[in-house]
Amino acid sequence: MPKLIYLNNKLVPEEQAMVSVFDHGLLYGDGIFEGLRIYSKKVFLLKEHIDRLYESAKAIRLVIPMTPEEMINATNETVAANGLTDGYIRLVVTRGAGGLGLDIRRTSNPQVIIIADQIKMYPQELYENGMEIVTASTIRNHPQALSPRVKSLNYLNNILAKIEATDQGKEEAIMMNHKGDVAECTGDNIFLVKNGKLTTPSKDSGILEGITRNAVIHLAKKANIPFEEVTMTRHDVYIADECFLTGSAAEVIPVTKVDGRQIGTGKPGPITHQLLDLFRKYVRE
Ligand code: PXG
Repeated sequence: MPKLIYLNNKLVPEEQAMVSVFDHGLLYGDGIFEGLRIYSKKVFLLKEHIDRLYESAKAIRLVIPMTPEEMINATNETVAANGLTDGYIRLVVTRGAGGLGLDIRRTSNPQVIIIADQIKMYPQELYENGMEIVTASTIRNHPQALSPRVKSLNYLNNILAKIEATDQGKEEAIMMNHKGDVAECTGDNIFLVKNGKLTTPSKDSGILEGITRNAVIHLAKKANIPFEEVTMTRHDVYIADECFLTGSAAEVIPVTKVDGRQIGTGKPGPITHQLLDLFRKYVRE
């Protein structure tokens, strides 16, 4: 069955889903996006993702040409039209076509794109045994240059750090912030466990406030796991008992080695296991 793409109020076959080469999303990375999951035909935490999309839009002075309610309906419609039970959704809003210049006043018609597709996850083996990651030398965008809280189409910052990981044969990289503290990974947030306490970099650490991050915090609090948002250093990572990453694509994935150093026992720890199980139950609810 050919994929049906939602493009500006219509579902069209993939071959007909096209935007202009003058679109500022392409010319300047001027736009925003969201990545969501479909579990058992339902879009997981849809309202939270739509809220973040509209906040990203507001931050870059982009007016999305539809209401959040219309966006929710369009997303559900796209999932149903593609007959997906489990999968992945990419919501994209570009600035629209304009001149060869930065001026947004010369652009028109922001493009709304919704793609629903299969998802390619990390291998199951990594969820069981943990993944090896590295720290990147590329720091996360300075919040006063481009706030990491904006999920913008300009992902070069993260891509450059991801290249550092793949060059070393690893799938993810930890990025420091402009102060030299741990911010997050290229497409995931990071959590540590030390002496039974769960921590993650605070919202003001120069991170994207992940929706999976917030779901895991909610589950940890409900399970009475001690939790704190912190300023996290590379040292904290190296001496942690447990480490895991969260994201819409990765869900909850254990980390057992960072920069070649073993984390904790070198096996996914008990709190990681507990939260992974709680998260899997949560998405099936
Ligand atoms: N930090 C960054 C920089 C991200 O891009 C997260 C944290 C986790 O956020 P959520 O809200 O997903 O828990 C992300 C999310 C993709 C893809 O296709 C990327 C993300 C999510 C889904 C798909 O590369 N990044």
